[in-house]
Amino acid sequence: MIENSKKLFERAQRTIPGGVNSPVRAFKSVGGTPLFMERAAGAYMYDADDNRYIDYINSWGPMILGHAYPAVVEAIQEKAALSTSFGAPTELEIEMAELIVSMSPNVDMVRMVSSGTEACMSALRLARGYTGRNKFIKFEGCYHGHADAFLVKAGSGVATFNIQTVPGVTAGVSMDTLTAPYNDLAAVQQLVADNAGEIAAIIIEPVAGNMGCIVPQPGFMQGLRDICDREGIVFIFDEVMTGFRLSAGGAQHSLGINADLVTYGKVIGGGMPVGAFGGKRAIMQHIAPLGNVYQAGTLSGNPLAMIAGFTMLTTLKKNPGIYIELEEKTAYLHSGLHRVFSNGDQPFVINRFGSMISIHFSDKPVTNFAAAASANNAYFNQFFHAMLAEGIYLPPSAYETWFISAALSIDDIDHTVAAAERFVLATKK
Ligand code: KE4
Repeated sequence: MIENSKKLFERAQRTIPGGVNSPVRAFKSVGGTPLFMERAAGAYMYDADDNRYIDYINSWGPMILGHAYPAVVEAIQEKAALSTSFGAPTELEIEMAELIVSMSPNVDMVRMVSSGTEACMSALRLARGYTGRNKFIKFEGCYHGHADAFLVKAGSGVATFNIQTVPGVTAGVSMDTLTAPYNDLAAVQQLVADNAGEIAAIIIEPVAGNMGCIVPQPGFMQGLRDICDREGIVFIFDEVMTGFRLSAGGAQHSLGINADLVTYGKVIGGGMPVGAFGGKRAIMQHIAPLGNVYQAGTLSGNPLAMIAGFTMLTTLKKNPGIYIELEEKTAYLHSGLHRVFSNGDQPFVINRFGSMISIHFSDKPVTNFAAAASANNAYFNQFFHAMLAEGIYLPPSAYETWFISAALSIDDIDHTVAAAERFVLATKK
């Protein structure tokens, strides 16, 4: 029974485009009424009709420790009483920068912003200002936020809604955006050869999460690193999703690959609007007011966002066992899902890296966007709704990774697998 969500959705659509403040929330590709949530705690969210859901979205990544994590909530409550923003520098911002530098490989300096989009667009501008070059390479199905230059063959909602060219993104902007299939090093080598001396950056999701979870194949990431070294191209790791999730050192640590610039979001803010970009001093010193690559933000580094992020990152840094727990819980989920879908008649692959996981109803490996797009995504949509009816809230798109939180219990995972098993049996021909 979701009568209140239905009423709220109808009302929301009168004053908010599509009734949501971010398209992926609209259930547009899976169909049905998006659920309006009222509260959440730990692994569970409760909708406007007081239905409880086991949450595998976790605000698209930030809630790595579960919802309403007490230390984060208390820190925000305390800080709010001292003003919610100054628009002036504070010691807390220095502490946050020092913490990020201590956790992130190859990051000597960091600039706070208010979203992953801001982080990625700023990092690209910096790479262009630093190299004096205009073009950059992104990968089909990767999503780096909604800044114009990135909305070319992008993942997440752009892929979910199959938007081939985004109105409003001009040819003048997209002409400098070069794209290659994920895991296709030869395609990148060809782009570099065809645009010699003109490419400022290669930006990548080091473990992709916006076309489902796509894992880099052996040699791919090192191959990109070698190209960047040879050609003087800035290698940008978009770690908005992987940062502080795969490990304290993010994908750079987990993959053992050094990036030149790294972008962050999601986990870094503990649910508050926070993004960041950072990297080697030689590059970061070009950012205003030190250098002339202008970048700014009224609420960048504001005290509430900083204290939420600082509390979250400090908790993760002090408890590295959380990452082992996340990995073990995700592996347990993986093996359970593999067992039940192996008894079905739909081909499938499960992609997983650390606590990032997705299932694709495909009879071939899913190593790039084209393979994700050619999977039986209609069956995924059926699966989504069957799980939702059992109180399990998966990302409403086959082009999203599932986000695991440390608050998930083994019972929650057992319930998830049992619900998947009932779906498999119900759809078996
Ligand atoms: P935001 O501007 O949404 O904070 O971050 C953009 C972004 C950048 N880079 C990566 C790798 C990302 O995954 C994202 C945002 N991810 C989507 C979920 N796939 C956010 C959900 C939404 O758009 O509402």
